[in-house]
Amino acid sequence: MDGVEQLKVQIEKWIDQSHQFLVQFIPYVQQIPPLQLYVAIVVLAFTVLILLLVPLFKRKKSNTIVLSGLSGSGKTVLFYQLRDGSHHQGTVTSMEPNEGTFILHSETSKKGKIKHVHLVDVPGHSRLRPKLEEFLPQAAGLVFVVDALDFLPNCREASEYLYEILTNASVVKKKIPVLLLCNKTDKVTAHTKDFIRKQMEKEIDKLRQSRSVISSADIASDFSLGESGVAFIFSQCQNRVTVAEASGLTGDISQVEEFIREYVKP
Ligand SMILES: Nc1nc2c(ncn2[C@@H]2O[C@H](COP(=O)(O)OP(=O)(O)OP(=O)(O)O)[C@@H](O)[C@H]2O)c(=O)[nH]1
Ligand SMILES: [Mg+2]
Repeated sequence: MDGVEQLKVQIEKWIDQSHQFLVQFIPYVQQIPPLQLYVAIVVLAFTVLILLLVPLFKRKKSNTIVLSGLSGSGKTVLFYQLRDGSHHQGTVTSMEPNEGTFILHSETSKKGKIKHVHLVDVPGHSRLRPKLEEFLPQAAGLVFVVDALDFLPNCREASEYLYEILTNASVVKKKIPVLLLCNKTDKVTAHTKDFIRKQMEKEIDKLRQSRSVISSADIASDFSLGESGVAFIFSQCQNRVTVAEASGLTGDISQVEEFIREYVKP
């Protein structure tokens, strides 16, 4: 009961103090010209409104990384290697996108705040490639996996697929960073990343020329690539395109992990 009494006394004291404050404050407010008062109230209300609305419109940074590339390039092996640190022997051609939100396996023992990565492995089969469009608008980065072992016979098809990605509206407008990942470097016969980059740049240059002839005939909605009159190189793209090497099979994936962490900040 003693506590309740004390609280009552305290509340009465507060009421008294606020009454005294109002008695002093009202004559002061009355002295202020009404126009100034209204302006002050409007400015105050506006500031509060902005402070309340800003967090609502602040877009949350995406944590989605998309794995794409031709069928057989090693996306699914890479997905499991990033998630579990093992390659799940016996992967078969994927028929559905493989999705997961997790902490990269190499970071599971790290302490402190680590952001989960939403990784999507989009099948490379030509009929399933349109699925990629669904994931691009939310992508923080895209890894384009190339088979460095069996590269030459697939160079044209891989370049065509990459060309489509690099001219995709979401990729261009949102400047989605792309990592050209030369995979399967565990074998000595694998081509180097510089060779692969140059070959693909040449192939994309040819595609760019043939497509520009088509697009001038039937107004294309695509974005054009590179600078006209100059041979195409990846550094001409609006978005950042970098090249790296990996072996999903042996777990040599540090360069792709670095790329992911650069765009999905911990
Ligand atoms: N030597 C070697 N082989 C690999 C590597 N990564 C994947 N492979 C092999 O390549 C084949 C295809 O790998 P997947 O990961 O299933 O290929 P994918 O890109 O998911 O193919 P789709 O699902 O059809 O789009 C499998 O036989 C793997 O064992 C690698 O780093 N080195
Ligand atoms: Mg697969």
